[in-house]
Amino acid sequence: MSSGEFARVSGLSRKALRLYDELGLLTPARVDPQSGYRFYAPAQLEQARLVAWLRRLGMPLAAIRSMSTLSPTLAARALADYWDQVEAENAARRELASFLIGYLSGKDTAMSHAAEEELTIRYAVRSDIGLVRADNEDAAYAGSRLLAIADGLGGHAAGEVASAAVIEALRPLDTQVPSGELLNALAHAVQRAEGTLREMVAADPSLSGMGTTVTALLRSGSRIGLVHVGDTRVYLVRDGEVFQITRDHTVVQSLLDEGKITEGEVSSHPQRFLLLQALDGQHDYEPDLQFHDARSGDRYLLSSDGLHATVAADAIARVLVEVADPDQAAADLIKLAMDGGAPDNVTCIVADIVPAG
Ligand SMILES: [Mn+2]
Repeated sequence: MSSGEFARVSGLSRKALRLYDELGLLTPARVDPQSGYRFYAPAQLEQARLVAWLRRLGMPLAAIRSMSTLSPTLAARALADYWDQVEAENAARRELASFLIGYLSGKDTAMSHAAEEELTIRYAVRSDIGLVRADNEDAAYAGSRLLAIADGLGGHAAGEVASAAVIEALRPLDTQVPSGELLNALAHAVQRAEGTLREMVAADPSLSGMGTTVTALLRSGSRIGLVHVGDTRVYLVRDGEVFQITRDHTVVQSLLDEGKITEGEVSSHPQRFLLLQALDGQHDYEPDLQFHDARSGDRYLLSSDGLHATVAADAIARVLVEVADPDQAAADLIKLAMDGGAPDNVTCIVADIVPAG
């Protein structure tokens, strides 16, 4: 039959028939050598209809071509595999779209997912100005998905402005973030905060010199992303053992790493408070980004240096391991810093990963 007639009965346009001929998907039974007209055999109708169906499904031409060489049984299996892949891609895109809608609108669009969650976070936050400082420049946020701490620098309220700005930028992330986007989302929020600080310093040069550390955990299901700049810290308590999972961006830490000083010399080192990087809207910074698994029974501590520079590591570890209630543990840690003279602001977030419900 002529290509016009074949097009009509197969539901494919003549233009599509020409394309499929060129691609070797549906080769005409005969091509008139003089006119170039294409003729199709009635037996090719079935193949043509299949191609039309697969196109309506959105299957790429290359995939249709490889399917067209298969027996019906194998073709059915190939189609099932293809569709599984489409469904998986759609689910990932749906999740990403839902997160972005929530992130851009500032609304948590993920409430409907809450019931499906297997894990949640039971947390306590405590912050104290300490016994020496005139302001509390630490800032913190805790929610069921996001834990964040920032230690502002610069004095005269500027440090408070900087630490509050970075916490504000992170806050919208306390929602359902696709686990594949955790690190992107954290890095993006920190970058936004840095931009805000840059604008503030440009508008008011007296703020120059302000800055902040930032250390945050963001959970999606059983995955946790971590972003870290400065000397605020995260400790993980797992199976009764305590691990410091962030590395301070400080001069003394790099001297330690290079073997130039020993652990014992850190607490008396004249440069022990000097940061190698912080968010200040003026200097480049490179955040540490990490992935962790969230396990039921894990405990996290996020702390400002007012705790770990004042209280010995083994005393911190003892409270974390022995005091079950997060609020009591946070209160005990603050008390240890007070007993140590609390020369700096001190902030602790104690967060337990627990089964939901
Ligand atoms: Mn501090």
